[in-house]
Amino acid sequence: MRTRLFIALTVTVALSLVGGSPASASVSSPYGIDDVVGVNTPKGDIVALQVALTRTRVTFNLSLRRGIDVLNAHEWDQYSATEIRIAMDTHDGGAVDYRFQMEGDSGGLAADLTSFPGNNPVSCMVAVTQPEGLRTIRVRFPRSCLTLDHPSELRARVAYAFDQHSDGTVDTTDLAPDAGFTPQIRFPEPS
Ligand SMILES: [Ca+2]
Ligand SMILES: [Ca+2]
Repeated sequence: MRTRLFIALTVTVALSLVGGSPASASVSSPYGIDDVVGVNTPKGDIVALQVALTRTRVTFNLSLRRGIDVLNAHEWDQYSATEIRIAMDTHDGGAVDYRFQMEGDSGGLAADLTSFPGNNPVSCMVAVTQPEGLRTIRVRFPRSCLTLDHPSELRARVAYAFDQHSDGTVDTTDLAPDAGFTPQIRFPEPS
């Protein structure tokens, strides 16, 4: 299911009280890493990733080597293969449980959040903004979009495929982290 950004849909969230993942080396939020290994498309080059988890929200901040206006740049138009994918593992099981995907569409951007297994759409409001100038792409959605274990943790990996000529061919793909997932990042527990 494709949903236009900034449009709120009916939220249907299944709360899970099942859980109890094995203890693992987890880190507190916010968690940030530098990603300085440059791909040769500066607008497609992630230089830092920050994941911020709060009692109410999940936020990914992607800092780029060179800014780009994702709503208007030709590299993000409907003919381009440019896309950002964020894979999330919320059950510490190694498998991807959720994926956010964003790409150019006629008239703007299209984005969706799906759950796995099944690649089922999650009806949720996801906001994509560039709050600190065009060098940052921020993806934010409510924590309630995700079914979490107790204690609640998330690890993620980001892939930024970039089509600099908007001809349907991916020129570079930058991964953050470069390999695998971030560590398990802890959510603050509700007080
Ligand atoms: Ca990079
Ligand atoms: Ca990288």
